[in-house]
Amino acid sequence: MKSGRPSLPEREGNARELIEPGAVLLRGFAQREAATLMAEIAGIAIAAPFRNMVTPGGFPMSVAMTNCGHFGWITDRSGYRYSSADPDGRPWPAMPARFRGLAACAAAAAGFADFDPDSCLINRYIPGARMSLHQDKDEADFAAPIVSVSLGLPATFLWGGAKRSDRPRRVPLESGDIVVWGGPARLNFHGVEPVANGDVACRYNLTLRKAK
Ligand code: MD3
Ligand code: FE
Repeated sequence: MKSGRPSLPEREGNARELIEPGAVLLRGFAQREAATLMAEIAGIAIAAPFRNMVTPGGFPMSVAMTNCGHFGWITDRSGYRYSSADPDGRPWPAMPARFRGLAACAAAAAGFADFDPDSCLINRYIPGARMSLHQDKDEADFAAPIVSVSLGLPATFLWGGAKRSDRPRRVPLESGDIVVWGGPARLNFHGVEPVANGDVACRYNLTLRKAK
């Protein structure tokens, strides 16, 4: 039986699309292992359940979140931050070796050597859930890229500029697509349009980061 990640040469056929300098779209990069990744997510969610966390302003997010790895991104009334414990005080589940390996492989394909994430935020979008324009700036070191893996329902990603007022481009993302964000694009505003109904229950996004 064939299993595991395809070797690099097999993947060389994947198109590498430059969204803009520092933002590389690898369509279908994780397609072969999408079901396996979703099974790993189900296991993580048993130990650390998905939660609709509250923003500092007091609104529950439409996106439900959990994390794995040494640190997890959380939000509550006191702010956004990375924490080594989940909101119940338990350590986050370990990051599966497959997540780390996939992220390093995708980062390398996009030109970032030796990416070693210590955090994986797992976002779950049921139909109607969305993420408004924001920047990712809670990480200690902006030199490291961010690797984002889309699974399940398709979505339209909003790719803005350095200012919130820059009009965003729409980038359609499907299950198995990976985007690597780094360098000059690392602090761009971005978001996700409301997810539409489809063949499966929800969309997941793995966001692998070096938090500390
Ligand atoms: C572009 N999640 O969790 S990941 C997030 O699909 C987040 O769930 C989205 O934005 C999602 O913060 C998109 C893609 C992403 C992540 C970080 C970025 C794009 C980025 C940082 C800079 C520029
Ligand atoms: Fe983000």
